[in-house]
Amino acid sequence: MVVGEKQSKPRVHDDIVARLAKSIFSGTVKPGQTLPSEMTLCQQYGVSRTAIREAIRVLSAKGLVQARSRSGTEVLAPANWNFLDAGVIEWMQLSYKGADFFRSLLEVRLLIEPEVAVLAAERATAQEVATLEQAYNAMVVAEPGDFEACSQANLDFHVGVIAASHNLVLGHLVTAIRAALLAGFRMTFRANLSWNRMIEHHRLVMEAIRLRQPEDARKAMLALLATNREELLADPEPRRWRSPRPQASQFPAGLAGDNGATVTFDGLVQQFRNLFGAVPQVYRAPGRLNLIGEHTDYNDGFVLPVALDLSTWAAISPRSDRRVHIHTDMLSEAIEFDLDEPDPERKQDWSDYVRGVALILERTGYWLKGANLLLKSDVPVGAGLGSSAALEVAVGYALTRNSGLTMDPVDLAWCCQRAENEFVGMRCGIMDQFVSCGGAVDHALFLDCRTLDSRLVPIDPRARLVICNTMVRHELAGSEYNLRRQDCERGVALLSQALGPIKALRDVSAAQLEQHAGLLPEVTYRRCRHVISENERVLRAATALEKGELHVFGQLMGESHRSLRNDFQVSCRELDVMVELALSVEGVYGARMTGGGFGGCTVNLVAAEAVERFSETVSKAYQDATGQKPAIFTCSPGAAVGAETSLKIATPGTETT
Ligand code: GAF
Repeated sequence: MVVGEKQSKPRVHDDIVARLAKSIFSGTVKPGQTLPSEMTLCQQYGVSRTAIREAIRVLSAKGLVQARSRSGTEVLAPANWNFLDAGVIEWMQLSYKGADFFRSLLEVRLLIEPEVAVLAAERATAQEVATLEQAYNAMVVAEPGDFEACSQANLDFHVGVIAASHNLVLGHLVTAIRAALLAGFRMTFRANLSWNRMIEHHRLVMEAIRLRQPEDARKAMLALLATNREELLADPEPRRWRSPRPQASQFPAGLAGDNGATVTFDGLVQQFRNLFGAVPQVYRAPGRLNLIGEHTDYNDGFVLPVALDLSTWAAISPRSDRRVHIHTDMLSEAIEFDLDEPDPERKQDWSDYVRGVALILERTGYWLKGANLLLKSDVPVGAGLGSSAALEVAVGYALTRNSGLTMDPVDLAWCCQRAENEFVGMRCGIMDQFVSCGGAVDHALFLDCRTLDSRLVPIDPRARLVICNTMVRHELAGSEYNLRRQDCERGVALLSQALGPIKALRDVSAAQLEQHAGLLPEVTYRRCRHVISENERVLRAATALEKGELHVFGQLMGESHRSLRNDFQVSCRELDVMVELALSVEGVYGARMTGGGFGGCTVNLVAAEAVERFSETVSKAYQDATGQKPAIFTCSPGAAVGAETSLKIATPGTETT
């Protein structure tokens, strides 16, 4: 039975079940003790022996008691209670009307949840931690007066903790606690007086799990539940609460968000007005250029990308219905869809990114308004410069802003990645979306893709980042990219036979890989070797950049390219030619392919004074070698997603030669 459905006709034993259960929850009969004998119960309740037996059978089925032949019917400990399915919850709510019932649920949670938090801190995968952070962030943005939103966000957080630990927790325990949460939260929130304090406690649990500190996780969860309990006991009456909303952001201050002023530009606004007859807001999200750390993000590893100065722009205005109408130069015809469509289908074109983002935002709890959208981009598509992420982030940011919502940038990056993974079908990592949401002018962003901790690293002003587009378009979705990811997962599965429960290639050192190479097929071994060595290179490269050691950085770029070419096998002839030509030019510190591979661009670290010569030489030599005219341009790392006040949209892949 589902919570909220009507109860079927009460039977005689239902009442006995309810009364016996109540004596257990209220502590009148404690775990380990036995219930009175059948005969005593018959007399006590004035019903037949059959009714008593039936009641005990129901209670046993729920794991609440166990009938033992000699010692009577024993009350079991909470850890065995698998009775908290939705039907029982409803029945209990009806029977106990609130606070008593909630208190017993709280006791269950006090017993179980601290242990669950410990396991989560020990075991959670990066994805699970990200899910949890997402739930925490939803708590932060929930309006304190919005009972439903707060309840749901809090429930999601606790279910997230359970999910993050579930590989070790017994199934029935999870079921029990999940059900307990479902029923209990509504009452918690009625009793809860201080939403801010609650959020603060949740933050401590979150941090302990993210930093993998089991003991702190236990303490924080205990403190959270104890606060909960105190407040409930202090004010058991249903009551709404109001308190100011705190802000959450994992990015250093000032890195993400609007640049403040009103939109004041012509072409895009004019086109929008012609199309939709309204003045839009305009938002911009950058593409990405990865300096080093390729195919490491989905292995919980490290990356060092920059936000590009090429972007996708979204001009938007609200509609009164729940439809989204989109115009873009990317397609001649307009696209429209309904936000209420229950199960939208993929169209296998660029509009899937827009649909996917809208869908995931809605599923995550961001209630969107209908919108008119005009999209433009100067990030070359299929060039390994994060054009998909720029589109997703621009759309996600525009849709939420258009609906009066603000989103933590990490949350936005994560939703966009989910849209690509779950709707578009490309199992990408989080690098592109993250840097689009959190990059900064003239800086690279060092990101730990497991913890999502990041720091900015200034780009040395003596050097320039030059992009060379081979003009070979890569096709990643659903093909080689996903296969590479599978290879890495196979590596993890095989290596865990020797190394124990590892989660990702991040957990394997180069020495361990060599020691257990015999477990892996040759190809899998080489895939793993790339990822493991690339992680080391990223760490060294970030330090080198910080210290201004441009030659060291350049060497690491070269090693990265060779590893991607030989071990990960995602390069192609044109990329190899472009890298080789670049390295032959004086003043070049390093060169490598960038992005997913199989075509697209190279990134080159070039001494500022050598850029012109570099562009001319490489352009000519590449054309001679391949018959293709490349696009070569200097990139100045740009700002994260935000509102736009003026803009100049370049022709995609503008050449400097
Ligand atoms: C693509 C993906 F989208 C990224 O997540 C990343 O894996 C990259 O390829 C390779 O480093 O851009």
